[in-house]
Amino acid sequence: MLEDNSYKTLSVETIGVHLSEIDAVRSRLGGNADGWSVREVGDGNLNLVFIVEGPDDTVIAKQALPYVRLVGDSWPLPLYRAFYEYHALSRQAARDPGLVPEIYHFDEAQALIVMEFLSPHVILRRKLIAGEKVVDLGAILGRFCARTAFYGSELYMQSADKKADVALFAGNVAIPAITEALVFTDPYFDAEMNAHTAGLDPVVADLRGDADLKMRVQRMMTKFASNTETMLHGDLHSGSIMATEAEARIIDPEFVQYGPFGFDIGMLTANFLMAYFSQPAHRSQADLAGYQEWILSVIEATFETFQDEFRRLWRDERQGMLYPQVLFEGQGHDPMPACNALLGDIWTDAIGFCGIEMHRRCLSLAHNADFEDIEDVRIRAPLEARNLTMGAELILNAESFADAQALCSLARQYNERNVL
Ligand code: SR1
Ligand code: MG
Repeated sequence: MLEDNSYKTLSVETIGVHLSEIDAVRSRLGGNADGWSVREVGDGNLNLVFIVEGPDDTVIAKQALPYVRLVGDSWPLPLYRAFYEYHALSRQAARDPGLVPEIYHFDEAQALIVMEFLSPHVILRRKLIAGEKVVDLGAILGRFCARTAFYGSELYMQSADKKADVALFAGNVAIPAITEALVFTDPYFDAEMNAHTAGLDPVVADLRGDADLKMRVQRMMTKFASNTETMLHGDLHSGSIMATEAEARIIDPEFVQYGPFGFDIGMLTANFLMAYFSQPAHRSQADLAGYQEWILSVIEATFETFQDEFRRLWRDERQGMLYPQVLFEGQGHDPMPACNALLGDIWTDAIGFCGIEMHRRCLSLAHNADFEDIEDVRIRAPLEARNLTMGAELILNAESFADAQALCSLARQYNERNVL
């Protein structure tokens, strides 16, 4: 990586001139910097995000800050995460073409990625809160998870290439450290940055008092930290997806790392379940049941497509060192039982990661708007309590769920429960 200390935080005032010096960006936007309109719209936890609109086109310019935006400069964060995000986007674009924003320019020293402006897409989490549907959402997301999982592993990659990539992304140390703390550790003790909704104390005490649960979470963190099965998005939640009524795109892979196959799809599922449990506060009675069922149908379609696509890739494109054809097809054996066994392991891991994500978004730093937008804590707390207790059941019994239908049946049961 580059040794260069020229980094300067950009602003609405300075970014136009900065971008006008980059030929590819200036010619795309058209005109000159004086005529461009600039807005800073970053509402995530870490970065600056500018929308820069010229006469001919509009671009997104995303710049990493040297600290965690959500917390401030008391929590420094290396700029190198932009380098990894850029490389993750490049790989994802090759593995599932059209699903991630096109990159127009990357400047490592400025930790700046200039990329496609997605319009009229909006953040999926906002659509879920507003009760809006996206056609074929589960299929799109299931395919993305399957393709990135498969093509990023030694089921497909040559071992030397994959190991070089593991080594490359292993440099992104500060980012997994956030997940290791905020997702896997902090929810389960009284950590400094934690917060939870008033009224949840008894539920939180139960979780923290359950040594078996904490042991299982630590086993999942061991997999997250040590298992390099594939290149993960690393932060695949409904805030990392932009959608219209008819399509969805994946953004923001700065939490990229090599990790277990089941991580991304498990985290994603948790975010759909949290959208599901929060709905009673966002919908009228007339719309509630129908919309909640649609969310569950997205979870089912995501897993169904994930498994179908993974099987297809297994049959047609397995060319890495894992499960080589010489051991199966080459000796007249059906290769699919081995695929199904692996899919079973991925499913079980996904359920465990799902339960953990359901916990951390209500207990540690960085809650999600699905619940946080519910201003009345007397309404919010019981909904979060359903989410937290179901999360615990997933972690404790991850091996016992047959399929996504069983997972969704459990969600329906918790949706009726008065946990508090
Ligand atoms: C300090 S960063 C907090 C959270 O924001 C990111 O989107 C990740 O989810 C991270 O855990
Ligand atoms: Mg993000």
